[in-house]
Amino acid sequence: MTSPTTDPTAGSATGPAIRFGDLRGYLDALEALGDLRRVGRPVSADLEAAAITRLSCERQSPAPLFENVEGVAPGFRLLGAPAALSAAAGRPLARVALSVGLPAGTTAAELVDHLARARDVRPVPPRQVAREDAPCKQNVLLGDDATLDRFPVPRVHAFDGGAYANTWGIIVARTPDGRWTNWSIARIMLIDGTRMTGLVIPAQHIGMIWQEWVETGEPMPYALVQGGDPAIPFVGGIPLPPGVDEAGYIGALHGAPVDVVRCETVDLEVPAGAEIVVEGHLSVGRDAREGPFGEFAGYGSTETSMQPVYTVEAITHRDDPIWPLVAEGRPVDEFHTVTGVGQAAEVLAELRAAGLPVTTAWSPLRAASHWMVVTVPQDWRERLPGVGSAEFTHRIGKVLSESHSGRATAATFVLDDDVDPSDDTDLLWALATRIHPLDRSEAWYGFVHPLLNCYTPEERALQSGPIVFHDGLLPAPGEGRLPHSSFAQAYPEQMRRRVLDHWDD
Ligand SMILES: Cc1cc2nc3c(=O)[nH]c(=O)nc-3n(C[C@H](O)[C@H](O)[C@H](O)COP(=O)(O)O)c2cc1C
Ligand SMILES: [Mn+2]
Repeated sequence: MTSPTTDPTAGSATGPAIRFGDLRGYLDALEALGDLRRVGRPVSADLEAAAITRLSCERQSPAPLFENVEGVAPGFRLLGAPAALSAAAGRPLARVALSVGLPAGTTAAELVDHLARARDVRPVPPRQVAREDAPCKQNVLLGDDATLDRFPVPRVHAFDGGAYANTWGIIVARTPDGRWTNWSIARIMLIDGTRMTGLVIPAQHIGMIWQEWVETGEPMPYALVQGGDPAIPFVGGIPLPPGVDEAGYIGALHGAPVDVVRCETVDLEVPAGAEIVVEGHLSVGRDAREGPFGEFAGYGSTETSMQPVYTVEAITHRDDPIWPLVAEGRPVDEFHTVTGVGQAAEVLAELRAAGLPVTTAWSPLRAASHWMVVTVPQDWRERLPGVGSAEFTHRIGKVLSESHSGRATAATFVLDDDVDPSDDTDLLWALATRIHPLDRSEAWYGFVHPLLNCYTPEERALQSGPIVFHDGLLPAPGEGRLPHSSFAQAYPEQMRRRVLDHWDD
């Protein structure tokens, strides 16, 4: 279960998908890349592990694996930055790519294309395995033993409302009629060893499924899953359509089913290779105060809200379990890599489905999931006869202003594909030199994401305001488009060769 099916250090996106099956195989692959750092000295789960993880994100260092956590049984570990940017030279997206079954050297465009295409593949439902074959059942804690006091639940920021029992796990939730099983990431705060509370936003799938349980008057059975195949939290953080089982999508992504096992106390299944599984029920009422928590825009928060209570009724875990931790905040962390890549894939899939010529889409990671960039092929005018750049941008705006992912960012920039939107140096230059300071943009009014920091308090409270599409398209080749005055474009090939050949002299 722990060995990948192909060489994770391979440099291209060709070849069969890589499947780890569990978190440990993935960590072996990171270690082989030099992208994992084992931390043997004693570290506290109370802020210290998160502080190290945060600095590790800000410095793009290897992912820290805390092997000596204070105050818990020996062997209980914490893992920081599971899908942040990689320290592997020239492979910044290695953790992200490996998490979804692609080689470490995969480019941004290949990654987004892969995820956009997986939406069209027929789902592969999960496969149920016997209890004996499920590592997550190695330890079963019931009754008074089922307490989170034994686990290193991390406190993430000094200004948070408590320790956070979920920053990177998925919550398994099923509709009362059993038609839909959702796996999603949402933050969960510890109240005490047997109670937690977390964001249950009505527009999110957990909110929709919880609402169906509320209408029956019964608390919602849930399972909180830490660890397992790295694709599980990754896909749990991207917006698939309502009614779609994330397990089937992951099966399609891998070309093989996810192994699951029945829970001990609730009628749900969980990934068999999980590190830790918490089982229980989510209350019918919004009975607890949740937050504040430092969110993805990169600022501390003072906001709290009333949310339902998760009761802890059983816990199962592997021997020497690993609890993953995301230190969310200023870019770049997993919120940006996961939701950004997921939203870009959705935007690309929707624009392609609308028949518009597009090269790729990318949510620039350092823009904190506030921006989207769409690049288009240089021959787009031939593919859309009679259409000008304002009309092309309008058509892109029309599709995305009606889409969940399209409305999730405040500004979308339409650029030619002579720039790579995942290269911040390219992108900043292109934005500064191609975006008119006032004109060539169009606003579409409607839903806006309440956690986007650029909106006014009123817009955030009402979740209503403009999203804006900027036409940054260059004139057509031959009609005023100029070459870049760069090494690559301002010198003949022979001259470039000569310079490169003597570069080290
Ligand atoms: C690290 C991380 C933390 C997240 N935290 C939350 C959260 O607290 N609340 C929330 O509603 N969404 C959160 N998200 C975003 C959701 O996971 C994302 O919108 C996902 O599509 C939700 O699943 P669903 O589409 O099945 O509803 C987070 C995503 C990531 C990657
Ligand atoms: Mn979902």
